[in-house]
Amino acid sequence: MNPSTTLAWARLAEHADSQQGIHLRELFAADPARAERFSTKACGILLDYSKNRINDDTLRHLIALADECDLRTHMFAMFEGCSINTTEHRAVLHTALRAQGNVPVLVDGQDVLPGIRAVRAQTYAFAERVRSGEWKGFSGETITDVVNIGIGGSDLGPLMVCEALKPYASGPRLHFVSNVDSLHLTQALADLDPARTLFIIASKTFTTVETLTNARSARAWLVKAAGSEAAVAKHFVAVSTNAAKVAEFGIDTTNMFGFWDWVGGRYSLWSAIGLSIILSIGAKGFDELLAGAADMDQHFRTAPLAENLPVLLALLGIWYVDFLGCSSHAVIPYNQTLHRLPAFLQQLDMESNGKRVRADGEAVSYATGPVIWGEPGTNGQHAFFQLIHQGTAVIPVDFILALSQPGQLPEHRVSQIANCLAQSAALMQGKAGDEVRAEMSAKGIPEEEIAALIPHRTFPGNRPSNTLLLDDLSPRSLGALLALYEQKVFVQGSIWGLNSFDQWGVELGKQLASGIEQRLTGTGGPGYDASTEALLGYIGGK
Ligand code: G6Q
Repeated sequence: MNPSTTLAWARLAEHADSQQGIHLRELFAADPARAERFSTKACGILLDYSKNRINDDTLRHLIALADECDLRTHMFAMFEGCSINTTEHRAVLHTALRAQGNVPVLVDGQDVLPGIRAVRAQTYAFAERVRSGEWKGFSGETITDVVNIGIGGSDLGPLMVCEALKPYASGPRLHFVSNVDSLHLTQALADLDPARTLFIIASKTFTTVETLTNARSARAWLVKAAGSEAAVAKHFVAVSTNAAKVAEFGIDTTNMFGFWDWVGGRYSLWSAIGLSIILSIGAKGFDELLAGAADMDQHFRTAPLAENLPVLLALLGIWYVDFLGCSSHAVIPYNQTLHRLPAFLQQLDMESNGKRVRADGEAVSYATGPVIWGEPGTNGQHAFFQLIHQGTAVIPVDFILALSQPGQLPEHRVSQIANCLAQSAALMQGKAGDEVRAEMSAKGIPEEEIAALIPHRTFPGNRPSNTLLLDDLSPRSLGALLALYEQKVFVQGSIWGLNSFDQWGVELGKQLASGIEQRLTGTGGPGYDASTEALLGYIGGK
């Protein structure tokens, strides 16, 4: 449905006008209980959303919007396995991958849980053989290094989780190769011993050019060292839905771990695509990751909308995108091991909701998915935070901080927490001209210089943020955090009326390169525009 035709949408538009000029500082001053009222906790995650440009009316209208857009019906349809990915005629059931009980989840009348659990048992058994040293390479050596070759959804999730949970790693070393630029592969392999290296070729379709190109070069590297194609069976496994293509590549399908078309690439880390995670942290750790995500799914399904973490994050996002004109959203994790989280969320959000046409085929008349970006704090503070504090655009920020992690040094922790809290406070508060003046006068700076510098040293404030505090950064809390964002994206897509589960823009990229490749190799290919032809001509001469 078109959300902009709802009563709530009209009320939100009016409300946005009426709120102009109200500073967050005033809202805090007027209500000492604001932080408490606009905070909620679930699944080990505290969400403080009080530093947003909202009041009770804003929330009331946003929740009315969710109701008018039938959010609950959409949620039910997803969890129940309805074919909500309408352009690909598929159910969307990454939630079933982490479901904890035995309540059947039906797709075309068939319970998918037994299949999910059978493949998971297969991945666990395989991972245990590698981790224990029972699995041997071509010369009888144990495996010390695993290289996951995949791209997009078959790379970003597992890579991000393996990095986030490094303090829990107890298996072989993990490496991830995604870029078709050969240096990604050759640099990863530079210090590896072929006799001790295992490759996971992770590709849902097993037709992705980048992945297959890297996989072929990796196989050549191994076969050269082993002196025999037979070594492939001991060093290559596949995670895919396409057994025929896996066999065609030369990987024995007994070394293949399957999944299903109802698992979208960017939602697939919970499936066998997470094999690298299982190899790194073991079956128990992976079970915890799944359990954390299941906790959040349960919270999402049952909590009232006003206390529902994914719903709140989603509605706040819609408020900024559609009513306050913010087209970008920063995610700043303060734990270094979450350094790939922004890239993961970028794909999750932008590939899901970067759409200009609703599921009903109509073009939208309102803004949808914002640009998602970020880097770990504190590094970002020494770089792009300038623009967030004093630039012309208002950029809502999610500050994410896990309060404890194995191996943390207490003296660093204090500074880590202080920086995170100080940034969100400063963005909200700002710094007025008279504060700048008082500070400079106290230092004895001449009045003329003070007057010249005040405009530069003034901070408008009123810049919104959420703070998400995790009690710890464990497999369980990470699972909950990731499911929180997955469901946030789902809620936004539902309200915007989008199909969040297709990605025709990505498919286009897959087609486009092949014509140029044909041109570059002199094997045909179409003609292009004058600019592309000129670039081809320039490159052809090199
Ligand atoms: C994810 C996208 C995309 C996909 C990659 C890799 O939702 O569809 O990022 O994951 O293009 O595709 P394969 O896993 O099929 O190689």
